[in-house]
Amino acid sequence: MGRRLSQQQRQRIGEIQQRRLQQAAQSAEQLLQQSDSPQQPGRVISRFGRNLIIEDEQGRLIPCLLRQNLGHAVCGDRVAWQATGDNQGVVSAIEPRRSVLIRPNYSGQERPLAANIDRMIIVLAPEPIPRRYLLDQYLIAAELLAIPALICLNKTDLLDPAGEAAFEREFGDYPGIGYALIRVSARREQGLKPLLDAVAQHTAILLGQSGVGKSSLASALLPDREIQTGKLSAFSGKGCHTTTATTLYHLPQGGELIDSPGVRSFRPTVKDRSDLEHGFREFAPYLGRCRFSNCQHKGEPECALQQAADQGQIDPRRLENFRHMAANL
Ligand SMILES: Nc1nc2c(ncn2[C@@H]2O[C@H](COP(=O)(O)OP(=O)(O)OP(=O)(O)O)[C@@H](O)[C@H]2O)c(=O)[nH]1
Ligand SMILES: [Mg+2]
Ligand SMILES: [Zn+2]
Repeated sequence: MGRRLSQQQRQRIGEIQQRRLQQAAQSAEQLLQQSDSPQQPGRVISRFGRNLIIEDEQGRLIPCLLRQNLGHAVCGDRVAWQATGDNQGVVSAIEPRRSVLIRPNYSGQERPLAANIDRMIIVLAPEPIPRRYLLDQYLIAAELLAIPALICLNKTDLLDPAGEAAFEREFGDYPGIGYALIRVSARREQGLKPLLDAVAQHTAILLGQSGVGKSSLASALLPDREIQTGKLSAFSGKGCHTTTATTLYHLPQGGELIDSPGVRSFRPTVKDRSDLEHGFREFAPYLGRCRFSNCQHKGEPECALQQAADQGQIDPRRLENFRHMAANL
């Protein structure tokens, strides 16, 4: 963990995984041929690679394989599945999704992470050190999916007044853009009510760097479930990658919470510069108002975004991140 994989290693892992997937898909086909059980609706509530756990309509959990040529089934997906034995089954269809969050995997290929979500909770913590760039990338994904996003600062128990002031300087502008920022401590179970309210009657996903406390928050909101949490590695100062499977939990008060593995980086699926512009919600009033209709907002004369930044209507750090991302398109 923590070490970077070489190109060759990645390719090798990719090949092995590909072979495993083919084998699993083939056995899924065989199992389906032998089964005469009817198709029934289910929900993917946990996924690790090709291993799925489906919840049926009675709330039973069934480990399932995925039928060939279905693409990727992910947490939150509504599916049709068939029993192929005692407590096992095969997923034979994926229902159309209301939304799907996509992110690049270890080798940069875009893969769905969760489906049918309607809230994003982006978790930050004093440790590991939060970065605006990563936050902005998540927020762009939320904007492009038209899903409300909430910023959640966890581990407030670690913040002294100076730390709190430093956080406020670094991230205090987000509520003004329209993103609620709530402060919680999973450890002390403080400040959780606004989080519960945000999740109630929704399907929310917890996102953020490894070690910020996503799983700890999920446990705090789900007193009856034990969720594996790890200790921050004192050696590297980074969190251990404790969560490997994305998992959906039902909250007793209603609503669903998806816990996902932490990431070091995230890249939203952005088609072009116009897409990116719409990923920054506070840019909207200024779009189309630059002197040049094809303005790239890189320092052209009479750029409306630059003027808004100069006048304090747009935070210059947001414009800077926009420029950086635009350059990487
Ligand atoms: N002081 C403090 N520590 C916390 C809090 N919440 C979580 N932690 C600790 O932070 C570490 C990481 O917590 P996790 O819940 O595993 O973090 P995660 O975001 O799920 O990490 P990944 O699964 O790797 O993405 C653990 O050692 C937790 O005990 C908190 O509110 N305060
Ligand atoms: Mg976790
Ligand atoms: Zn411009």
